[in-house]
Amino acid sequence: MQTWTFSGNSLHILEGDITRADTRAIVNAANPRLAGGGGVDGAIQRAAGPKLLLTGQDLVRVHGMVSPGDAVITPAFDLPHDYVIHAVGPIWNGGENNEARLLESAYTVSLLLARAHNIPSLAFPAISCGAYGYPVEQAAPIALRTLAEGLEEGLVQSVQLILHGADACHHWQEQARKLL
Ligand code: AR6
Repeated sequence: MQTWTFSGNSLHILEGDITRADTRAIVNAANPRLAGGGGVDGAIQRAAGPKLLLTGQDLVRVHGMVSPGDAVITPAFDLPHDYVIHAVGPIWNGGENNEARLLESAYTVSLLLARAHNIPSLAFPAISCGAYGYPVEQAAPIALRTLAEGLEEGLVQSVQLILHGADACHHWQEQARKLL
């Protein structure tokens, strides 16, 4: 694990499974229908139990789909966290279709939701970097800068960026060393 500090608030970059993060809440890389899926969403749905999916479906029925760049919050049910924040990242479509702004927004809205719910510590996956196809070398600088800004502003006290696999983790740590 590597740690960076911004105005006394910390960013930890580590390898692991986000369902095991020792944070108050975790962020899911969700889809607009909150319909569940593979990747990190599948892992979170399995660990949280069936009530998470039902709650997401109820939210979408009442409030409509979650737009790319937006996020919503639910309880975490069987997970050891208080909340799951479901952030919808953009689907990569060449890079000229607002992807960067939408990715930044997915991180920012998640941080703002955490702040609004007095959540001090939050774990993020690499939103959009799996099934949604966002090239990691372009996603990482956006995610890192946005998280650093949120920590600088004191939206939360601690963020864990949890990467799946050693190679991914090394890549993000390397980018952070260059950028932060
Ligand atoms: N912990 C941390 N990171 C993980 C885990 C885990 N347990 N499992 C996978 N990752 P993805 P997206 C990493 O595809 O690209 C779903 O079906 C993974 O290696 O989960 O935003 C949703 O329902 C990758 O780096 O999310 C949506 O339909 C990162 O998490 C769609 O996929 C994100 O990959 C969202 O696609």
